[in-house]
Amino acid sequence: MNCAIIKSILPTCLILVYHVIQTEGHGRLVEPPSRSSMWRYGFQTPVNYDDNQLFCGGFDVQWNQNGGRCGVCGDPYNGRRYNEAGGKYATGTISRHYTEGQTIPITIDVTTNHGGFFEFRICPNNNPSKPVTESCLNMNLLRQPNGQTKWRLPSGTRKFSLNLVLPRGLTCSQCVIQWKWNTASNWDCDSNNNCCKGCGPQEQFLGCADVSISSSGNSFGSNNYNNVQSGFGAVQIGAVQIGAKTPEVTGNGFIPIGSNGVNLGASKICQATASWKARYIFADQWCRSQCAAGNCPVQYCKDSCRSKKQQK
Ligand SMILES: [Cu+2]
Repeated sequence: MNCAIIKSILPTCLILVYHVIQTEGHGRLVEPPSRSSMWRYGFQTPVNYDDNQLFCGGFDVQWNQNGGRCGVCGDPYNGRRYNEAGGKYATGTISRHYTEGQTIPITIDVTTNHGGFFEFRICPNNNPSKPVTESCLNMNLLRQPNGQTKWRLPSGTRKFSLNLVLPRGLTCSQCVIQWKWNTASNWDCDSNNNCCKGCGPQEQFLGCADVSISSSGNSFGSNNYNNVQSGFGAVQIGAVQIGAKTPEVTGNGFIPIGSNGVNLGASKICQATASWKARYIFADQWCRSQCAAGNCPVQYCKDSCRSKKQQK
């Protein structure tokens, strides 16, 4: 081999060795591919070799400097938010397209197993240039098919898969799915004085993926309720139909929240219908978040925010 070839290969080898050592740390959201991991799956997005280390800057930064706070996508709370809108990895590229109510596969690549549990949240953000908020994510804690929100991590260092059920009625041109891994590497005590390995402050890993969710039927609000009936079983849809305008459906079939022809302003008292509430534990929160985003789908939410607006 001549020197030129060795010279050209050597830096690559050093980089590879460096990253093999680095990948001892932790875990990444790969299905749907997170903003920082999309490049591994053929997307033309910026490369982040540290996509398994979105851990709030590490335990010391998160708990000793920032009081436990973290950027919603795993960046240090007191640092640059590379994984949030405006940051270099948040390109707004949608990595997966789903249908409302769908059971979706999730995969986490665990490179060092610290135990603990995963949680997942989703926010109908509908604007890739707007940072997703923690409060929006907290309104939509996702459930597994068995109804549980926490997924306990078994032992092993590999890819782990689970399923999550998307909320019925939640559609978006851009939703953010947030993965949060609350590890159990430290023995500590929580505020109730329960002490255990995993109690109290722990290292956390996060990841955000951009996805879209289209309606399962033809459209919301029209006289075609097949989508709702198939989703809800015996819901009496006619009872809550109050003559809202037919929503606009964009060319790709999505119904962007806020574009259903009803401008709801900033009112936050949109309540869920009884039948929706009976089937979805977070129905009221969901309707409030929808309402705050300017959307109040008549099949799922009462007309309180619409009538409030009209009374003005
Ligand atoms: Cu660690």
